[in-house]
This record gives sequence, C-alpha cells and structure tokens, in this order.
Amino acid sequence: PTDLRAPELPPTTLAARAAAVLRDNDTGTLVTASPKLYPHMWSWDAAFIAIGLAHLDVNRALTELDTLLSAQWSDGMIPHIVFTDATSYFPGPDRWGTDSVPQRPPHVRTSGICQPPVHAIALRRIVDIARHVSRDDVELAETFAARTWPALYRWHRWLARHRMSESCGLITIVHGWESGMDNSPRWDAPYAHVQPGPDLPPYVRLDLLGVDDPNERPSDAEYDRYLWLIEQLRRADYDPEVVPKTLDFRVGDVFTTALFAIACDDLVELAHELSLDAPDEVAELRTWAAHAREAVAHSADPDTGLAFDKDLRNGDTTRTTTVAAFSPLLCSALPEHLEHRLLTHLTGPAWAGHPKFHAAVAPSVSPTEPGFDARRYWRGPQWPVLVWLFSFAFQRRGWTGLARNWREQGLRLVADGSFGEYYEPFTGEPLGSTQQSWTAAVTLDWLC
Ligand code: 9WN
Repeated sequence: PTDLRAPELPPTTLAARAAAVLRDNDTGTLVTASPKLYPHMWSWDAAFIAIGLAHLDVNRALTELDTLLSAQWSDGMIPHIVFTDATSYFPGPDRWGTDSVPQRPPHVRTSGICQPPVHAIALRRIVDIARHVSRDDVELAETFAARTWPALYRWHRWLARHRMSESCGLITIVHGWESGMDNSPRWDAPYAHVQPGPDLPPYVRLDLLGVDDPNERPSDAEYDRYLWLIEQLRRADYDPEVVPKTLDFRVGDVFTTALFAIACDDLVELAHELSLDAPDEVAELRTWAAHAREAVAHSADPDTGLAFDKDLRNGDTTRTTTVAAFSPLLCSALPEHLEHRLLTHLTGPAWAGHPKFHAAVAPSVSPTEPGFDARRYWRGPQWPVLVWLFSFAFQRRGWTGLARNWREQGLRLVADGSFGEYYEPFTGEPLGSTQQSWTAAVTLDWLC
C-alpha cells in the first residue's frame, strides 16, 4: 500500500535531504548514528558516514575517521561505540564499565567490543572521491591516509592476533553486536548457549522508545543475553587474550571475515599508492587477506557456494541462510562456476529478485527461510547499507551492470527521503530509526 511510504523524491531533492541529515546529526567532531535511537558514534557506521561526508566536504569526512581513531584502544581495537554525553541510549558507558580498562584512551568513553572492519575500505573510497574534487582535497586525503595508515594496520593486526580462529581461520566475534547484524537468525543457535545468570544486574531498555513498534527491535529475552555477555566481558577485564577463549558466545563470522579480506587489500593498495615504506606490514596484510579468503572459501557449501558461520564452542557449522551466506561474493573467495551459481541465487526469486519486493535488492533474510520476519530488524528487512556494500563489491569485481542495477534499486528503496534504518521488503515501508546517518551517507555516495 502506498500510504506506508512518502512519494519518491527527485534525485537533487533526495541528495539535499541526505546532506541535511548528516548536517543535523553532526555534533562537530562526530555524526551520531541517528538523532533519537543512536545518539553516539558507532564504529562501522562512522566509516560509511565518512564516505557520505566526503561528497560534501573531504576535510569533514577525515575528521570523522580521526574522531573514531582517537578512540582506538592502545592494543589496536577500534571500539564499537564512542560515547557522546547523551544519556538516552542503553547500555551506556557505565554499564560497559570500561573506564578502568588500561587499553582504553583516557579522554574518551567507549564500549568494549568491536564491529566489522570497513574503515580501510572507507578511507580508500574517500581518497578516490577526493581525486574527483580538487587538488587540495587530494593533498588533504593523502596526507591523512599516510598519517593514519599505521593505526588501521594496528587495528587489522589486533583482529589477526586475537580474533582469527586457530581452528577455522574465520574472524571470531564474541557478541552478536560485533557482527553489526545483532539479532540475525545466524546467531540463534550460538545464543542458545548464553544463559543469563541470576546475578545479571537489572536494567531498563531505552531502545524501544526510539521506534514505533517494539516488534521492529530484538526481544527482551535477546536483550538479557546481550547484557549477560557484557557481564562476562567485564569479568574478563576486556582482556583480548581471555575474552575469545571464555565468553559464552564465540562464533567465526563469514561476513566480517570477507570484509576483513577486502579491507586488508585496500590497506595494501593505499600503501602502494602513497609509496609508504612498510614492506613487512604490507606482507602481513597480504597474508591475512589470503588466510581470510581461504577461511571464507572453506566455510562455503561445495554445491551452492553459500557460506556459513562456525560456532566455535562446539565446532558446529550454523547452517542458517541469511544475506551473510553470500559473503564469498564480497571478497572473490570462490572458483568461477560456484561464484556464478551463488550470484544467480542472490539475484533470483528467493532473494533480490523476489517478484513481490518493492525494490530488487537482497533482504537480510529471504522470505523463503523459516526465520523470516518482514519487519523485525536483521530478520528480514532490507538494509540500504548492505545494498551499498554489495553494489560496491560488484563494482570492484568489474560487474558494472549489476552494480548499477543494485545502486538504482537501492535508490528506489531510499527515495522516500525518510532515511530509514531498514525497510519492509514488500511495501518499502521505512522501519526502525529514521534520519539514520549511514542511510543518508550511502544515498549520497549513490547519487554523487
Ligand atoms: C548495537 C548503529 C548500530 C549499527 C548496528 C545495528 C544497531 C546497536 C543497537 O545500530 O546496533 O550496536 O542498539 O541495536 O544493528 O549494525 O551499527 O546504527
């Protein structure tokens, strides 16, 4: 029904509105993930937001990455939230209890887990954008990239050292929040091991105040588990050696691993383009990229190419098909014939090509899958930011027609100008938060 969506805006108006969202959510040194629901900086959101900002002001885009990097822990981890003073989001810094953690930089409060490593991808994209703007902007972006390259290398080294699973090679996540796909059905089986103890301190959810309908968010039972893992992290003092060995949630994540592979490639490329003198680091990055690709390839079903996560507590392969199962396409992990089969499946009627979809892009979960819920968060809706990632990866692969098609369909999704966090796939109704910064950012990247 059309009343669920505002009418489509023409591209120039849409671009102006997207720019206004980024401006309105800008605190000066960081753009919050959204005005109401997420009044802080999130790690992977910041990377996409910086890409969007680069189309408005390259210098401001670089400041965004600088703010994030200034919150990097001394061991290399980039935390998943950098907190502002806002108190309307739970769990805030007190609940995370990272103030006493020695790795955290003293001037800023952060969470104590990470998110997918898309930052090098963003930096490289920003350098590219700058090359189309002006000589001064190229100078700015390249100088910045050369200065921050070592910090990004240390971030990747932290992942390689502490999170590359010895058994399967996939990057280990210790909380669903680390995947960025919090309540995806991918995590249902691993979360079944997480049994909140009676000593879980009480809490009040604030996220439900930021949406129209609580059914668009994770359930209370899921939140108890999320909060219980924070207790376990605190009890392990956020020690990167201890956490991946002891937490009740330990999963090898194919999607994060695929992104890690291409982000390592991008750091290598940047080192070459900027003539950085870091031969040992570049060699390591190449090795990590190769290992990550191998691990993704290894996690793929030999008949379909669909890749599955690994529950590291019991060695089970979690055979839940979500959009993450198409991760091999992001990092070219598979032989051509299998890749072709996987791509045909992704663009076919069970996924992006579903005949009843408002926009022909992949949902987070296919309507043909048992766990599908058209309105609930990572269990079915379409996420513009994921559409961007796939279309961007297609472009890198040289599949330009497909990339253009996904960009056009992505724009169809966001053309109502509400910049929803996610969208109901059949009606195109915006769900979750509106004025979501990363949705505005990818819109700008598509339009500019
Ligand atoms: C928890 C900010 C973040 C995104 C995540 C998305 C959601 C947070 C939440 O919002 O997660 O980190 O409170 O639900 O799942 O991908 O980075 O936009």
